[in-house]
Amino acid sequence: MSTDELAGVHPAWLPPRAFRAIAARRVAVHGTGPLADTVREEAVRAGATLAEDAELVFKLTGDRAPLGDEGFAISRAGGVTLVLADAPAGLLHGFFHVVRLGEAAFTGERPVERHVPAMRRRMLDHWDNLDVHPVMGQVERGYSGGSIFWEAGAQRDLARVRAYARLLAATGINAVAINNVNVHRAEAHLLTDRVGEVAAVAAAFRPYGIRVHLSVSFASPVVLGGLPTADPLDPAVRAWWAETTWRVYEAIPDFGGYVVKADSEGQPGPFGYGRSHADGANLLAEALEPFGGVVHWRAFVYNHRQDWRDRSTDRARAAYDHFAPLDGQFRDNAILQVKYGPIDFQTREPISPVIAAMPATNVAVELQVTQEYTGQQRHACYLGPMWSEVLRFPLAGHVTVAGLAEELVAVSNVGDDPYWTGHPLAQANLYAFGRLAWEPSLDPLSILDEWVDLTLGPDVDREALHGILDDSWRTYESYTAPLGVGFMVRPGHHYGPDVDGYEYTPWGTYHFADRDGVGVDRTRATGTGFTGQYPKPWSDVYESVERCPDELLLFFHHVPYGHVLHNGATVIQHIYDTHFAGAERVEEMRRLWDRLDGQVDPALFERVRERLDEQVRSAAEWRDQINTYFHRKSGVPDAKGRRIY
Ligand code: GCW
Repeated sequence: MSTDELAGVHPAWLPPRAFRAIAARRVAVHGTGPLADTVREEAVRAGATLAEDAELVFKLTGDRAPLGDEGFAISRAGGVTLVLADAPAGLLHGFFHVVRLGEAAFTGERPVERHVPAMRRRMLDHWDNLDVHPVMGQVERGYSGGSIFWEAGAQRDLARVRAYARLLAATGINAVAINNVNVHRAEAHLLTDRVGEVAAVAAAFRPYGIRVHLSVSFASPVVLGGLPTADPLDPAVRAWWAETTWRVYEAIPDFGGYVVKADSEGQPGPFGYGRSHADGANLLAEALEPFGGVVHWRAFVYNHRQDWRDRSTDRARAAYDHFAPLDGQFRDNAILQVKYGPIDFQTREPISPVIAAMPATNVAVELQVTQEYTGQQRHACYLGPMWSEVLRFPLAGHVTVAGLAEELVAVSNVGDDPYWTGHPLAQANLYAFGRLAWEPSLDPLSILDEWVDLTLGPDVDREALHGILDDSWRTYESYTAPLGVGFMVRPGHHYGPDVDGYEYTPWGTYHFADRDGVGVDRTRATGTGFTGQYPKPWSDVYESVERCPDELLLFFHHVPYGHVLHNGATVIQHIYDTHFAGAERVEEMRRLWDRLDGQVDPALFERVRERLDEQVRSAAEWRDQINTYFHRKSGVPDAKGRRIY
């Protein structure tokens, strides 16, 4: 691909500068096949010379055992840097590791270091539609312009997709689902008569070791096949899926598989036929199995038509109640895809208990890189620290979430925006997701340093950038919904504050604030019993108002405003303090960015400045609405006498 194909698109973490250390060197690649060819092409593109007496050598060991399908080992001795892999994908990951190391890869001696991914599949899900959807736009919850795959219902030129594949490969991503899990009419046809478009996209990803997956409608046999039913136990339905899947693999031999959102927010599913979600998932798994494909079956199943008066239904309980009894019933190539929290990608949630409840099922944990609930790429909010906390959380004894999950999946934040992600600093989230999926124990702030080095160069004001981004997730939390209670966003688009916006709706996301207190009682003793879904010690820790961590207090308990937190403040004073401090902190972020003036591309500088101005405005709005709301409800004045409306 020539670079002019992508004129005007930001190179993100792969600008020419990032290849400087490789540029002047002699490189040898011992290996055959498309991915080894990609490594050779990348070396040449970087400016290196291919030569046998090389100082950077990539070599296949021909021995599959120790490094697996994607791992590599890197060492340096006698002036030669050596990257060994058992399979060609390992060479490619090794190449991008050398890019990250830069000059350090060619300095002194390096003992052998092995790098093997923690997760076998590291996947991004796009929520892209073929055309602009009347309510959701083209990319559902997309804040970076239109789809990179389609425009006005037709396939786009794929130059940008090739560049995207390369960027993703450099972070370690190896799978992408290209269309929305809410599968509308036109998109359903990607499975059958429009599969050629999927094949073209797959061809763009293939040279970078990334397999393409497709979101499909559970009702496809009816909608596309003209059958009277989509009942998973009906022989004609099974035959339809087998035949259809066979045709997909004829078009795309390395097709990854299907993603399914079933019986969720209006999507069709097995419940419609009185069947279980294991029946549903196994139907598709069976069709994919002969070809080595997998089905990602989402656990995001809950009643979105709840009566707000009904205090016995708790949305947090839904996924566990539906899926835990099915553990052990899923086929080997079915993967249960579970959102990290029990509700819905909130800024702060406890870990979903489903992740520990399915020991006999393959589990993928799902994160949201697109910032639906974390500022929609208008707010700077670096999510690396949140994901790192999630992945390191010891949910089952000493076993962490990263240890329990087979895979990590996230909703992509990419669109056809010149910076890829709308907010240029949101690129760091995409980068961090890939790196953490490969190695969950990496320090998110070191990942941020990598991103800064590669993307903005080593000479920018790093301290200012850390000042803006390191705590930006906690800052966002501090000026939005307090103490884990969640939501309080404007219904529909989910941007900006609206404390009671969801309080009397069917969506199951309530805070129950009254004149005396706030929070959701999810205890076994007096509430919905959700705490009982956790293994020990968490079932006891969360049950106890004394032991429950402050940041999750209102997720698990309804408490009076005068309740004293572990940090010594009352709940009401904490709300006031954090909201004043959070909005102030955003002003400081805004000031810090000015230090980058002249150090980064002027257009990028302006784009970030503009967004930080909006973040300052929005954080003040959040502060004032939340503080005013709770002041009016409780009648308790701010101990520090600050302005509340
Ligand atoms: O967070 C919610 C979003 C929906 C989304 C749904 C899901 C694709 O508001 O837009 O639908 O989650 O994860 O399926």
